[in-house]
Amino acid sequence: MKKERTAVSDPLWKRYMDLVKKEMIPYQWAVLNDDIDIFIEKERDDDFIPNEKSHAMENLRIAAGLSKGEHYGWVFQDSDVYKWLEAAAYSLEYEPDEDLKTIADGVVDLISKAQQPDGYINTYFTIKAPERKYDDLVESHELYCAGHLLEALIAFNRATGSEKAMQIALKLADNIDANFGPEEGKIHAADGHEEVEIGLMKLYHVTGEEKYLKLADYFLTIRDSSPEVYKKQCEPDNGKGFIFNSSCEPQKYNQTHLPVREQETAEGHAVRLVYMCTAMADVAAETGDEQLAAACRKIWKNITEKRMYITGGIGQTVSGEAFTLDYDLPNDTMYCETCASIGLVFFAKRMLRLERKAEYADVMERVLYNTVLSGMALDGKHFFYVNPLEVDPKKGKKDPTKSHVKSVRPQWLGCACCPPNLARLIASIGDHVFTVFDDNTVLVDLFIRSELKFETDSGEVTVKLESDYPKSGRVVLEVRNNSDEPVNLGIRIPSWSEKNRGYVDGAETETETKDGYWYVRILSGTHTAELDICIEPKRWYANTAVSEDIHKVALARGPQVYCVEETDNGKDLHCLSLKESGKLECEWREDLLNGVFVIEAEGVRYSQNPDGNGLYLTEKRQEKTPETIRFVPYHTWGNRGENEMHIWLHETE
Ligand code: FUB
Ligand code: ZN
Repeated sequence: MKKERTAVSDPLWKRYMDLVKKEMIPYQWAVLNDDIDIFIEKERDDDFIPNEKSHAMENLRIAAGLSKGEHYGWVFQDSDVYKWLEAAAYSLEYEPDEDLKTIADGVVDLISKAQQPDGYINTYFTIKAPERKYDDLVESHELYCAGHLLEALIAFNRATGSEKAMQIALKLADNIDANFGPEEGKIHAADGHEEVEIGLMKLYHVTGEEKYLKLADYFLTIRDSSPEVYKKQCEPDNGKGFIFNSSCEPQKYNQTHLPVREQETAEGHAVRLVYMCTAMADVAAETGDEQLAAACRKIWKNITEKRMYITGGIGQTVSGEAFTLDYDLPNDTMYCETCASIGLVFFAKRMLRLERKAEYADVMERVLYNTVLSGMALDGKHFFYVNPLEVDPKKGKKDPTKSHVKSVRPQWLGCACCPPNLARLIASIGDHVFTVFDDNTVLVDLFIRSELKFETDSGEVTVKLESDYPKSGRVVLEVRNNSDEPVNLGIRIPSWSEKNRGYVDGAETETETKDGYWYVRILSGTHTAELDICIEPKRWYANTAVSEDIHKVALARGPQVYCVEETDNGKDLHCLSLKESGKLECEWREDLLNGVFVIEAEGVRYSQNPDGNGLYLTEKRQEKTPETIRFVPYHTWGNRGENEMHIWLHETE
């Protein structure tokens, strides 16, 4: 893999990166240290969800022997700190900051103190059950946390050159290697929650050490036989008792129902599934394992063609935070966990390394501009765990089956996996703009204003992307090729766009595509390629197999899906209907929601039957009055107080 660096200067994404740096990182740091008085909400009504405090930093201090007390929080509470550290690392890379570096160095020091002499680290087990290390893999999340720690330390080393961070990572990975593997005497099981495989692959990419690749591959390969070990570990007569309460049987929930190479559909817990696929695609790209690659393609197809929301959200049910079945896409009970969308972005990025197909980048873009950004408020201090497509705040409060569907983003969550996950993804968005291959092919996957630099054998190449997309669809790429080798620039043409125009060095050119990319060969010197993407608002319809969306329509402008909110349209959004061929007018509103295009659409409002008129009537007593319906980008919803929201509206002639 080539060493590449992308510096982002994009109007939209730089604003978010600044928000991460100025608001999210300091805010989350205060929360992780319990230094701020906030209300931590349970992500759904469940007694067992710990929501008194975070305690994540204190757990580390206790495990390091620097403080006294009990562990508090989830068994994976450590991962909140690790994801925060990873976000801080990317942010330091983006903009040096001595104060933040000092804090982050302190966290790395603390982690090194909490790490055991043999390399093991996990505060839950160190504090609560040291004799049960790696002895409850179905739910212990030890390797899940380890994976997040590896990712954080590698990012921190990349940003600051910290040797200490790399030493902790190597010691931890070697501890895992010493404990797990096919050899006799080692544990022949994977963690119930995938993630370590991703961390190990990152370690392999930076060190080139085959053993980490082999270990990642091993964890994937033994996934379906892991329940045999889980069962032994939780046998009541093993004399140790069982800490958690999960089933140890092979199950879809944790993707142990089939060998990973035979899995064809997206099953079980959505975050686990996409983290698993991320690692599968990464391993397949390195080893050329065709079975693994084929499974990735099948699962990808199943997700994106049958189980994904128009927003890029995944996970259709709260029960097990999981996938359900094809075309089952309820809009107001769905799950669409923020972490699952983030995982889908990771999966897409690894698929792009595996094969040069723009469909992966199309989905990555859909997810990023919609359900990822909707996961946080515009102030960077409130977060959704669950990202609905339709909300009536009354129902979320009164209907116990909808307790997970919030209409206002909480300040923090009992399970806080999503907020720091958002911070690390946004802070590293530059890593997702281009995909660079060893043969000097550069795929332009996202249209984010930025500058990419990489080395060829004979010199440096810089690709400067100029755009204010998606405000406009104009994308200019200036390539300075200071090497002797030609660069093959593949510019994604979004699948939803039509009537695009392309120019090379100022001259209009055909934009023929191969697998969704328009390729321009750039010889030595400085050359430009320009793409004008037609970015008019469009109507979208779901496949009629999606019972929830039949006779309904959604609007999008470019990659951004739109929604209607009560604030703009009054109550009872279900009474609104969009005119099939009515006008759609866009207006830029600098003053609204940090600057957005608003779409005004011709529609009608059905009158409400007055109270006392009966619930069911034998005649249709509904008046239709013309109404202009106002849409705003979905990711900005819920930033103006509690209100109703819909993406899909009925359509009328
Ligand atoms: O289990 C760790 C994380 O907590 C999962 O990825 C999320 O879905 C949440 O359950
Ligand atoms: Zn989450």
